[in-house]
Formats: sequence, structure tokens, C-alpha cells
Amino acid sequence: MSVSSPIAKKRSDYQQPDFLISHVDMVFHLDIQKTRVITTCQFSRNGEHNRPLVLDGESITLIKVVLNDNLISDYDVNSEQLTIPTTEDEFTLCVETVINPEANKTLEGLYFSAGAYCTQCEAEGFRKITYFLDRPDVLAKYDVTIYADKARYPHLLSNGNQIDKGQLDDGRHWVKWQDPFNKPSYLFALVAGDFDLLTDNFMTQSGRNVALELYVDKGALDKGHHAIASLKKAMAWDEQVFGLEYDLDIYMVVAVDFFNMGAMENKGLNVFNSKFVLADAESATDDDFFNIEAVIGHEYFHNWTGNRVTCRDWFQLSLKEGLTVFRDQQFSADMSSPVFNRIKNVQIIREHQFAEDASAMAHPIRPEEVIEMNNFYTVTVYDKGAEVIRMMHTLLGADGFRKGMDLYFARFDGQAVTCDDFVQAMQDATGIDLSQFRLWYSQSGTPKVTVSDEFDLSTGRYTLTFGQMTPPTADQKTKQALHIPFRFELLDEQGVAISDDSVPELKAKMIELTQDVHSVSVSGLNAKPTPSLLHNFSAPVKVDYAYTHQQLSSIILYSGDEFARWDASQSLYSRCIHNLATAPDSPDNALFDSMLDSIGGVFALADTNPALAAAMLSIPSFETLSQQVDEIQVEALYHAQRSVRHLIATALSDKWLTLYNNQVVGAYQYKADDVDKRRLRNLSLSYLVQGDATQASELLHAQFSQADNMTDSLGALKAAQYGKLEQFDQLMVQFEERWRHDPLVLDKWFALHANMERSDILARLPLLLSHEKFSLDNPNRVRSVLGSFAFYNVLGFHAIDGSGYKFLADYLLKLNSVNPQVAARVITPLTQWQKFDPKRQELMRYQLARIADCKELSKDLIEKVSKSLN
Ligand code: 0A1
Ligand code: ZN
Repeated sequence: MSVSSPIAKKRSDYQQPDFLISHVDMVFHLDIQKTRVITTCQFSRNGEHNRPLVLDGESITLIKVVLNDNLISDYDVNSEQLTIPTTEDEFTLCVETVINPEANKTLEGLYFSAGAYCTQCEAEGFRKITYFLDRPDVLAKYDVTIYADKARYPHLLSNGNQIDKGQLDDGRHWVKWQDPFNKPSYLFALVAGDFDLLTDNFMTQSGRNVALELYVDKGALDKGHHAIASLKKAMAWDEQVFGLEYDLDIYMVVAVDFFNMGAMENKGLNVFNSKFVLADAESATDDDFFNIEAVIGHEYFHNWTGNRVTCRDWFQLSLKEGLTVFRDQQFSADMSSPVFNRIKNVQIIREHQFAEDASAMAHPIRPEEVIEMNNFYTVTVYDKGAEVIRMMHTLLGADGFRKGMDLYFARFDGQAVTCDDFVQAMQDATGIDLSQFRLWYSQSGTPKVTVSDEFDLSTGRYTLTFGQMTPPTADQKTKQALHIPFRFELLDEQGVAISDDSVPELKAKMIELTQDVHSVSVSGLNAKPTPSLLHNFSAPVKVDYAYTHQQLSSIILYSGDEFARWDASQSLYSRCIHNLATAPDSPDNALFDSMLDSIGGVFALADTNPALAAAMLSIPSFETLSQQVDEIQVEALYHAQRSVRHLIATALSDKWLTLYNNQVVGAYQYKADDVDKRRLRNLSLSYLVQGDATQASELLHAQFSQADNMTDSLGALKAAQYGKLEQFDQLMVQFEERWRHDPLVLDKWFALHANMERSDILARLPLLLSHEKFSLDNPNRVRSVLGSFAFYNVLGFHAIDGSGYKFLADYLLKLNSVNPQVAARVITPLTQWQKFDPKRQELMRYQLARIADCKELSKDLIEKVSKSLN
């Protein structure tokens, strides 16, 4: 079965724009159903040609076109373009359009939700506001005037600085904004509404005062302080680490409840999903606080990596996203525990990016072909993109990387450039040859590094051999050898790192793999060492080395790299789980003893390195385990994972109880020590619920009823859910009663219901969808129910009668016409059928085919479904 696809755009087809725009003047007369937009642009012909001006436009009504003060009618307009036949080289074009913000449920362009107007223009949403050259390489200066009813919309915001305002007799007022920086249309923003406003200020390193303004829903002011504090930290960090200072006099952030993604870096006026802004102790978890700091940082860092230097075309998206994710990761690491952050980054790669590579949606971090750009805001472009930047940081060193960044800005400030331009700056600034490294931008797939070794006792010579191979992906059959920075060390029998300055790779603790096979030899050893491999996850690869259980235990105890210690713990757990999944009746007892022994030792770390201890005491997720096998045996793997957890819970029950009781925390504060304690406490609780039921239930009740913060309340609820404790339902009722007024907390409640393992889950999901607080229009709600179910309810979604797949498909067919962008994200688990058993593959493909048959399928879904079926 296959569906015909709309034409894909190719990276290799890039052409410069036929026209450039130097200045844009926009006037908005806001109205819920009929907003009038008058756009006046100064155009100039780009190069020698006589082609007409072709503007992009979608879902807008054209009222009139004025060319150099003359009303014209000899234009051509269709559902995607407005073509103006002109031979002039310089001209002014004024276009008047009408749009309907209330009817716009796609949340792209200008939309009206929860009483406020808001825009989202990346990637190609500006064309839903006016006819324009809606592409990132057309940069212009904007003046924007907004008219609206003053009582209902006291705040009228756009990019840049407010330069004028006034009042009309009919109750309307107006504000004029001017952005002194050139920008592409995707960074345009407009917001109008009635908000509470939190203000602060930041003094830049050169002594300029920047006004900070945070706009939140009425009554939510107290939940804005953490976001503002995070913004100030991010501003200071970018000055310290990269010497980058903010460039406007005002920085505004608006929090909205209806948003397709996390947040958007519009110049001077960021729009955020409220979940990445609002937090207080009672309603937000430590993870929420963490994420707010990270996303606030991410959007702020875009001001230089994205806004001041932007992308030439959308195939270059990783230029700004990979780099900015890397920057936000470094920021988060500096603000809290580096190793815990690194582990989080790696989990995203192993759970989601490796899965994307293994699916029909596999693509390089710089895609070659795109049907719907919104489908390429992926873990590959973002997170693997960040890993690629990180590898350059590793190869060049922090100082070399900084020199490269400085050169990049010196060369390209104010321009729209390519990934190649970035790599070239890194290369020119350091003299380090990155020609082979560039393959990371064009080659998709997860490389596998196979490591083997040999030890000759008679000569004391040890040889370590590295082979690299990237398996074919859906989009690319043949692969070349990559330039892989591979960090490692050798541990002797006492667990001490072997040093030998005559071996450059040992001295550098890194080997640069550039060919299919490399080897390193060391002489004069008394015994075979243990290689501790891929320190700090120095490359986004899978590693295959036949560790003995003892070697893993030794790395867990002694490796000088904290990441490697964690990684070894995960390997040991994974082995146990796969062993049980494949041979449930004859488990490898020595393996299990070795695991319990090593893990037992990790408890001692809880006092000295609690963040690492918590990570090492957590077993791999189902998603990570799935990427370690060729074919996922759903039930066997799932139950094996639960059994291993149960074994760890019961065999070490005293340790869990002591650990639980040792974590004493005072009144809630979001600070590292307390976060670590709460994490260990909730982790212990999640194990304790699998042991003595009465004891667990008492602890859990006490924690739930006494908690002064959401981390502990939710920790108790999650433990009850995982342990399938009787009181779970009752606690959920209490929780809903208390929090039904708070949309962000209610999302957590919906998610807990949707991802719970229970045999009647498919009967319960429709109840969630008919809940009075559920709405198809709200992406956060859709993600909390549909997303939680499809991504994380393993047994429910993969039910062998296909009911889970059918449920998702039914729903996507509805969502398709409302919000295609969100539908195309939530369909992801269904497109990843390749690793399942033949029966499930067939069931998943059947539902994909049903979706493909839909008459009015969005481009977003067509692209994903057609790729998955072909
Ligand atoms: N540039 C934003 C992400 C973003 C992308 C697309 C959106 O709507 C289609 C919204 C936001 C970021 O990286 O934060
Ligand atoms: Zn971004």
C-alpha cells in the first residue's frame, strides 16, 4: 500500500530569492474573526532577471494590492501564491489581507486562544498572516502598528522597541513597534491580550540596562519568578562563556496555554508554552523547574545562534537548533550536575533518536528532502545536531571551539548562512581539518563501533581494535566512515587508569576514528586491562564490546569518568533484562549476583554524589532496551524489565528503606541538594512499593498527604501507579479535586491515567477524552493523553489485538483537520513499526494505511504515513 505524496523540496535545489525586502511596515486591526492586515514592503530585484514577484500566502483573503501607489488588478492569486507581474527593479508594494484568528486551530500564523491574540511564524506561518517572501534568507527591518480594543487587550506587543502609541475615540488604542535588527519573517511576533506583568532588569557586561518583561495569565504572577531568575542566569552565562551580550533594550516573554511546541525565539518577544514558564513549589515538580531554566536558556541563546545569524534555508535548521541545544545543555550542566545532565541528553538520544534512525523517518541532521518543514523539528535535527556540535567541541577543545564561534559571528552576523559556513569557521579558526567530519551533516543512521581486544601474556602487549560501521537507513543505503572522537581509558586490575605517554591515544584518552578499522597497542602490561569506553558519550554511536560482568562491575566502581560508571550500570541491568526476556526459565545466576553486588555498592554513593547515585540506581527504560535488540518481543521484554526491577526492590529492600528515610528535606526550595534528596527519596519509594505492601502504602500515604510540593505528591502518585497499589484511584480522585483549576497540573493527571498499565486501559481512554477538561484544540492536553499513551503505555498501545493502534489512528483522523502539526508528532510511535514482531508490524501498517486513505489528509501526515508505508 502506498500513498501519493505532494512534491518534496530538495536541499540541492536551493536558489537565491528573486527579490529582496529592505523594509516592512505592517498595520494590524485586530478582530477575532476579521483581522485586517496592511503590509507595505520595499522590494528590490535580486540579480538580473525579469521574473515576476511571487509571494507566499495561505488561508488569507486578499482585499487589495497597491503597487507604487497604484491600485492594481493584473495579479494572479491562488491558494498558495500571489503573483505580481512587474518589471521594476525597486518598488513599494502594499497588500491588504483579512484573516480569521478564531478559526485558526492550527496555532500557526495569527490565532486567538484563551482571550488573547498570538502568532507563531516558524517555520512557514508568516504566510498565513500576509503575502510575503516567507523564507529565512529574506531579511528586513519591521515597523508594526497594532490597533485593538483597549479594555480587552491592554497589552499590544511586537518585536523590538515601542516607539509610539495612542488612543482612538471608539475605545481602541494602538501601539507602534520598531525592530532595529534585520530579521526573517519566521522571527516576527505579535501578542495582544490582558496579562499580569512581571518586570525586572539586567545590566549587561558593557553596562546597558535591559528591561525584562514576563507576561502571564491574570493571577499567575507568583509563578513567574523562576523564569525571570533563569533568564538573568542565561544572560550572564552567555556573556561569561561566549562573550555574547543582549542587543535590544527590552526582552519580553509571553506565556500561553495553547502552543504547538515548547517555545519560540521571536526577536525580543519570545512566546512560550506556559508549561515552560509557570512554576511554584506546590504545582511544579523539580523537573518542571529544571525544564523552565533550560527552555528559557534555549530561547535566549537563540538571540545569537538563530536570530543574529540565521539559516539560509530550512534544510539548515540544525545550524541554529543543534548549536542552541548544545548551548542550553552546557548552560544546564553549569547550573546543576554535569553528569546528571549528560545522562539526560544521552537518554534522549538512545530512547528517541536511535528509534528515529531505525524508522522510515530516518534523516541526516541536515535533511535532503522535505515535504512539510514542521515534520523536521526532530530529535535528529535538534539532539543529534547538538551531539555533532559537541563532537566539534571535543575535537577542537573549549578554547578552539570558542575561537570558532567568535569567527562565525565576525563573519556572519546579520546574515542567513549554512551548516557548511559554520563548520568552515570552526576549521579556519583552529586549523583543524574537518572535511571528513562534515559527513555527520549528510549521513543519517546510528554508527556502531565494535571493539575487540587481545592480550599476549608473554609479551605484555595489549591491542584494542575499533571497527566502525553505519547500517543502511530507510533514506540512505550506503554509508561512509565517519570522523568519530572516541574517548576511553584502560583500567588495570586495581581499577587504576593505565598511563603511557608513548601511546598518544592513551595520553589524550581519546582515539579519533576516521577509517573502518583502527587499533591501539600498549606494551609492558602484567595483566589484561579493562577498557572503559565512550567516556562522556563522546559520539552518538552504539558500542559493542564483550565485557565480562566483572569488567562492568569494575568500571562501575573505578572508572574516572562518571558517565562511564553510569553507562556500565545500565549495561549490567540491560544484560539481566535481556537474559530474563530470552531465557525466563534459566536465568544466568552469576550475572544477577554480579548485578546485585555492584548495585548494592552504589548506595554508598548516595551521600557523596547523590545525582550520580540516583541515575545508577535507575534501570533502563523500555524505549532504551528496545533499541538494543533487533526485534522487540513486547511482553517478554516488558515483563523482564519489571521483574528485574522487582528483584532489585526486594533483594535490597533494607537499603531502599534506609535510603528513603535518610533523605530529610526542609520546606521546599528548588536547589541542587534538595533536588537530589527528593530524587533519591522518590526513587526509593518507587522500589519500596514493590516490596512490603503495607509498609509501602503507609509511606506513600504519609508522603502524599504531607507533601508541600508537587515533586513529592507526584512521586507518591507515580509510585502508587507503578506498584498498582489499591489506593491509586482514590489518590487520583483527590488529586483531581484539588487541581482541576490548574491546566498544567491537570495535564500530569491526564498523563498518569493514560500511561498506566491496566487491562482495561482501552475502555478508560474514551472516558479521558470525554472529560470536561479535555479539548482537542489544546496541544498540551492532546499530548498528555494521546502522547503518553502512544509513547509510554507499552502494553496498552501494543495490545496484540491492535486496539491500541486503532485507538490512536481513530483519534489522529480527527486531529488531522484541527492541528496537523501535533497529529504528525503523536503519530511517531505508529511509524516506528520496523522493530516489532511480524504480527504487530502488520497491525501497525494497517492503521497507517487507514490514515493514508483519508481524503483530506494534511501534508504533515501524508509525509509521515507515506514514508512509513513505502
Ligand atoms: N524554534 C523553536 C521551536 C519551534 C519550532 C516550530 C514552532 O512552530 C511550528 C514553534 C517553535 C525552538 O527551537 O525553540
Ligand atoms: Zn531552538
